[in-house]
Amino acid sequence: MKLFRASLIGLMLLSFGAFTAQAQPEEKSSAPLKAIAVLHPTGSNKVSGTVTFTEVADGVQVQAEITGLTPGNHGFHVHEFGDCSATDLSSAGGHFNPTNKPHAGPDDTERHVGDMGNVEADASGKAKLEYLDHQISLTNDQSSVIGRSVVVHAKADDLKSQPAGDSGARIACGVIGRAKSQ
Ligand SMILES: [Cu+2]
Ligand SMILES: [Zn+2]
Repeated sequence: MKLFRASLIGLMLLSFGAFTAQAQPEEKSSAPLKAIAVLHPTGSNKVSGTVTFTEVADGVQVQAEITGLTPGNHGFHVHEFGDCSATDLSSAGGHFNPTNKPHAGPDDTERHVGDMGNVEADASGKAKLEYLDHQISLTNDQSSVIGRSVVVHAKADDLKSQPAGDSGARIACGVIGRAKSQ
């Protein structure tokens, strides 16, 4: 009887241990969520780079470093699908637009969630961009860009032509995935 009671207590302790282990969160909630897209070129062009998305208090910080561009502005968007497989990148779909708004620029309140505007390349073809976006999300299911794609275009986005800013051919693409936090 004593042995039975001891093993019963042992069993209870064991299951309690399993319960508390399960209750632990998967990741430290203090580390900000981060995502990354590694850009790959289409056809014979040499465009490559990375775009990172970091959750901050009042939005998502977007940082891009891209090389191999022609000098000047290039349309730069989050597209609906994380599928860069088609040679013309049509597989990436249109601009990510979960709220069914018109095409515009990153500073407009009425815009596609995916409207990040332009990246501007210098004479050597390098572009750097860093800005705070207020519509892109990494957590909100509807506006989350994780699993979607970043597409860079041959021409500038005029931030007003429908449905995509008249920015021409798609020249690079990268799928947005979870990155290591902090
Ligand atoms: Cu685009
Ligand atoms: Zn758009």
